[in-house]
Amino acid sequence: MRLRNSFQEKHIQDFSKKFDKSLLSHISKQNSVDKRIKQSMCYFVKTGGKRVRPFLIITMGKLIGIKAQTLNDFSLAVECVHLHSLIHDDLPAMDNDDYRRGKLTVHKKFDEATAVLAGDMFQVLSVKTLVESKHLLPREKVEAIQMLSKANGLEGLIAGQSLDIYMKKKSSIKDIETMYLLKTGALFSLCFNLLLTVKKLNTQKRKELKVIGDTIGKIFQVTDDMLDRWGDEKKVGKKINKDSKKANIAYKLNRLDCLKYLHDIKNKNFKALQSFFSKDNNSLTYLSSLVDYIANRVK
Ligand code: GRG
Repeated sequence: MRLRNSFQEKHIQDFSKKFDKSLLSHISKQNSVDKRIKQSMCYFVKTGGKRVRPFLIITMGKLIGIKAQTLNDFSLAVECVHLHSLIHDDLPAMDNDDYRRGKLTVHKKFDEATAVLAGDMFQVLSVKTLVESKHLLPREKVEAIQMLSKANGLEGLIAGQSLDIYMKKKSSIKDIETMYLLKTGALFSLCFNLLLTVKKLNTQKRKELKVIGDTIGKIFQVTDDMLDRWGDEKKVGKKINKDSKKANIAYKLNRLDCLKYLHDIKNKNFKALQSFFSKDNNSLTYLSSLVDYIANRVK
């Protein structure tokens, strides 16, 4: 695939419009006598969202020669896991947020029971999307579902969320990093690992892809923490300074040290991208400017 020189925000905005249409149609097509859950799921999709994970899947996948329809199925499945985690994260038993993306959270717009079920259904839909994919072989489906379940479960999101809720504020940076790797990193790594179910890469390239996924997850979470501490509430779209009593890099380090910390992870990411793309400078420029966007985002 040929790439425009560097990433611009407009690329992901244009992509999101198309992606959201396909996600809304995917939800609407689900067979059910109940209307409420589909309505609440569509409501949440329509509140926006950057669609960073789908965009990463599509971008990297196209660069390594994977078919668009396969990538679309992967993106839908991963975004469904993400949406499920956000709806549940906002619930009173977890982060207890009234607003996300500047709009009412699902339990505030509807009610808690609906939000629990809508979150559950996004979770179910992630697996169902892969099972019913017309663009994956049976062996690829099994491998993809196994990866997705790992990232979603006790080797990923569920463990990360539990650590996040119960971890002491004075925990070490190393412990916080472990929590980040599970809570946020697992889903970013999944975006890249799924590609390996349909594309054979040598051991070195697989290793590099793993570093790329892990470091993007870290960059994303550290930026999220910095936005909670120093962001603009209007732009972020939800209450900020909520993590002051939690284990969080931005409350452990001052702003300058946070930026240095971020800089080091970005360097590691850039080196992995450099090795992965070796002489393909166009792809390197595009991916690294996309990583810059993730690190410099304001929402
Ligand atoms: C029941 C399997 C199960 C899991 C629930 C709630 C939960 C476990 C995990 C929460 C994980 C979580 C919310 C991590 C935070 C990751 C994060 C920084 C999310 C924000 O992502 P963005 O900025 O969101 O991409 P948008 O709004 O752009 O979609």
